[in-house]
Amino acid sequence: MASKAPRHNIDESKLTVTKPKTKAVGIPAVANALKISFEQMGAVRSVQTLMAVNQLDGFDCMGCAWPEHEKRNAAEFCENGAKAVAEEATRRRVTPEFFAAHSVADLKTRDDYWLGQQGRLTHPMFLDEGATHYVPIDWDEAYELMAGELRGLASPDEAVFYTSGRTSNEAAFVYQLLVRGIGTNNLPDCSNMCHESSGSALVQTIGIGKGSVSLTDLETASLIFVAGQNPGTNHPRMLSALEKAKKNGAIIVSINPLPEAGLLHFENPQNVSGMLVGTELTDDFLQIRAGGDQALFQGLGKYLLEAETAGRSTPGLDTVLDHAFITNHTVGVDDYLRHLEKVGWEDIVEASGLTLEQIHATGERLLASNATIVCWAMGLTQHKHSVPTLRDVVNVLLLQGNIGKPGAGVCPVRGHSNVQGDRTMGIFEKMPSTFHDRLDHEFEFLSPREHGYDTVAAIRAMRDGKVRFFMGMGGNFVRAAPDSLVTEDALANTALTVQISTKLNHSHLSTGRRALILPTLGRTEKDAQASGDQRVTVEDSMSAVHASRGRLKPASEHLHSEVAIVCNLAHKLFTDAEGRPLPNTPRASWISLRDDYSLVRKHIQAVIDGFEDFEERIAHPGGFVLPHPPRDARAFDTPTGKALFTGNELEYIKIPPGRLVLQTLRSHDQYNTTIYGKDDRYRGIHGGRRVVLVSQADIDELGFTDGQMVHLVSEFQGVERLAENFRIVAYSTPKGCAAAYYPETNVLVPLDSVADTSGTPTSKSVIIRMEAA
Ligand SMILES: Nc1nc2c(c(=O)[nH]1)N[C@H]1C(S)=C(S)[C@@H](COP(=O)(O)OP(=O)(O)OC[C@H]3O[C@@H](n4cnc5c(=O)[nH]c(N)nc54)[C@H](O)[C@@H]3O)O[C@H]1N2
Ligand SMILES: Nc1nc2c(c(=O)[nH]1)N[C@H]1C(S)=C(S)[C@@H](COP(=O)(O)OP(=O)(O)OC[C@H]3O[C@@H](n4cnc5c(=O)[nH]c(N)nc54)[C@H](O)[C@@H]3O)O[C@H]1N2
Ligand SMILES: [Mo]
Repeated sequence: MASKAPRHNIDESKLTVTKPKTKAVGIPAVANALKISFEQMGAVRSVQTLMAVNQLDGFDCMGCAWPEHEKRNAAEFCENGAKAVAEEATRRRVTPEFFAAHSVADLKTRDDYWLGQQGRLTHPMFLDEGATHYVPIDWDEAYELMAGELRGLASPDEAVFYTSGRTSNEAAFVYQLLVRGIGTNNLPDCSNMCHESSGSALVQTIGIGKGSVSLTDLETASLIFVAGQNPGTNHPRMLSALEKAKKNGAIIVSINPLPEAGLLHFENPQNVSGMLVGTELTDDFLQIRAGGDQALFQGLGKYLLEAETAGRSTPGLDTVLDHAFITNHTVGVDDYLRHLEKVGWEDIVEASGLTLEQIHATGERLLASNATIVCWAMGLTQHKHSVPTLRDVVNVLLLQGNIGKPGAGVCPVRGHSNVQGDRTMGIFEKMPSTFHDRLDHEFEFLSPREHGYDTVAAIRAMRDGKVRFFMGMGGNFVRAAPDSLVTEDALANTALTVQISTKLNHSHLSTGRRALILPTLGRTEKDAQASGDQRVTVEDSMSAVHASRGRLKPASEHLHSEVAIVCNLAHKLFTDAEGRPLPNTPRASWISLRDDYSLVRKHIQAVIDGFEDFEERIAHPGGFVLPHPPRDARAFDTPTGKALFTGNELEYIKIPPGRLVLQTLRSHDQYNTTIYGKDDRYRGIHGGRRVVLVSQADIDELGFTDGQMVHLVSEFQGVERLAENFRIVAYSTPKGCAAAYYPETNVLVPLDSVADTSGTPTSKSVIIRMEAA
């Protein structure tokens, strides 16, 4: 039960706790963003760079996947977008001299914050077997090393290719082609740990794994649920949209165990000439018990059913249920309604932790709305029963015909800025056969059809010695994945790990027997190739595809773009000495693709629906929106051609006596495993991150005191996992529900504790006990 998590150099002596804030953004946010930008980039570079964020001819902000409006403000960024940009456009550098001065063992003792603060990677680096330090390596040697390792595999399935969600469409497309050309579908991605549950539930029920609403829908909805999401920190630009919706008369219901500052009250500094205008965003705050959302939505379904029986109606209809929609566009309603009748109100109250009055009042909100949207993020996707929970969300929307009509629909709010686009491009371990057919046709080869490993399966395979080669296209696998120590040992079991990265992180330090760091261009930087400066494309959370073009001088002259790295490796692997394609490999001219990304877009257009006239349409400011059958035409690409109601057993988390259910979440000063600073201003945490938020009732009942230092011990199937030295902070959270930051607590998340169907690690429900430190 030992914890090897890096802690020697962790200094939490400055940790202080103040009262949490009840409102978000405002002047301190802008000041804070500028402070970090100036420190990292200097004043002139800061202003130049920030002015180009999300502009029509600028680069897409890598902060999140929230869409941009066609009409943009001069400064279309938020505090956290500015931090993301500063982190990439920093002037600090991690050079070969840096690696000569710091052994891997030394670097391993540093925390994520310190590593990130060192700056941008400048040279390809190599760590040989048994070596203590990384040394510089030529690009060509690096490609040869990878190709050699890949050629020597007993089976292509001994290789694993991870993707984080920042990768552009162009890079993602050539990457999946490389991987399928090698002969495997081992394409785990960050989505497996993120919105996979949304995809699983939505594909099954509405036939497409993407959200069905546009910004305009959101701004004209009459009722919006924001469930399991903290937009004030993670999608700050969403607050502006909610503010507009509110001005147009929408009611906003927030469902969260924590009273998150931005959700409750929002002051928008971009609003009117410097004046702060405050909005109480949330009408109803439902402080739900962790994992209680399925119960709530079943309760709402029941309430609508009872109202229907009582002869009431939804605005615009004669009845509560939209019978025309249900008859013409759905199947399975009887099964669902029968199921609801069996569920008892006592169970719903017990599971949700809400009162009957609260649930009824929310039911009344639904009865008063003619257009309802449900938005959600990680609070709904990272539980064991996340997929049935989301199916129950869809059920409630279907009852009133809230799919495929203006102002209504499902809105899974994506994380990484191009995570949705990467999936569209084929980054998925189990793409449908139609995709494979078209890929094979376009490139005249036979792609492998057997499903590959997702993230958790990849870790198990590495642990079990079945993998020799691991490549990470961005991201920070070892820190993002569950069960940190198991994942670290799993990676150590491989022969070669390769990380394509912009910044130093722990995945460069938890390596296979040999390791490569391949430094790459970021989104802010000019991408000059033989045919000229390149643009790339991305897809946002609402299926809009648009171009992104970096302007800054690259962090070093030795960087290769992600597209170039993939194409150079593919060229080495798939062509003979004369440059002719080897048999059974994709027919692609890799060097031309590298030199001119518009040729990559031509292939994308040929393989994937919705990309007709790709090149012309990205020249149009704001790009274009991909087809979405339920949204566009109430058409459902399911086996029956209709949307599916489902009857789902009510599940919820049963917390054993003396234990807590821990959710692992983000602070205001981090981007996933990148830590910008040690404050979580809105929650009143300053100068440190090793805190555990617990209700005062639990602190008293379990015999601890506010401010006490404890160890966290997770318990799963008889195995205990330990994270040491956390300070208890008394906080407003339902009894039994605790919270602490990711990735420090990933040591506690068991590898085998995953959501049913989607396989997503249950990062929001880890059963723990606290022990006095
Ligand atoms: N600045 C910044 N922006 C980001 C990121 C970042 O790290 N920093 N990460 C990006 C990524 S990849 C993603 S996926 C998104 C993540 O965006 P979020 O999902 O907002 O991120 P989390 O911090 O995981 O917050 C989860 C929220 O769900 C609540 N919650 C936890 N359990 C439950 C539950 O059982 N029920 C309900 N109803 N609520 C629950 C938590 O209290 C918290 O408010 O943000 C993206 N944007
Ligand atoms: N316990 C717990 N675990 C979680 C979560 C949780 O809520 N709780 N959330 C999960 C979620 S939602 C997600 S999405 C994953 C995130 O998992 P990842 O996407 O793997 O992690 P990030 O921290 O976003 O990756 C940061 C690294 O990406 C690299 N990088 C940044 N920009 C670029 C670029 O432009 N190109 C390239 N090649 N590299 C770049 C940098 O080197 C940086 O160190 O974590 C998951 N893990
Ligand atoms: Mo994510």
